[in-house]
Amino acid sequence: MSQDTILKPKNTTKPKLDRPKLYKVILVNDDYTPREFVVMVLKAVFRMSEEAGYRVMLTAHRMGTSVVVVCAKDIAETKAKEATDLAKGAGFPLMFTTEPEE
Ligand code: TYC
Repeated sequence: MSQDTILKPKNTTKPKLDRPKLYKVILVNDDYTPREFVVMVLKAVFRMSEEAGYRVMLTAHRMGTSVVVVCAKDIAETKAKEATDLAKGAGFPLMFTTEPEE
């Protein structure tokens, strides 16, 4: 390369892309689904340990709702539906909902 080459300054400012919004999967309490069944669903669908599942179940039981996981929108919606359908198939009204994280 010749010494006389004129180098164009590189533009290093990258356009900032917004991060995709994260969604919470929320476990909703009810009066009919057995505690053990709730823990089983949390373990099966959300790959939680017995201890983590029990804690999340107990929080929903006491407070009305509990956050299960925070993840991408499509994953949150798929998991919430899978878990709700699993309970419905067993005859329980257990519900999982999703909402955007603040
Ligand atoms: N409240 C239920 C019971 O007493 C147990 C339960 C806990 C159900 C959490 C739903 O999200 C729930 N059998």
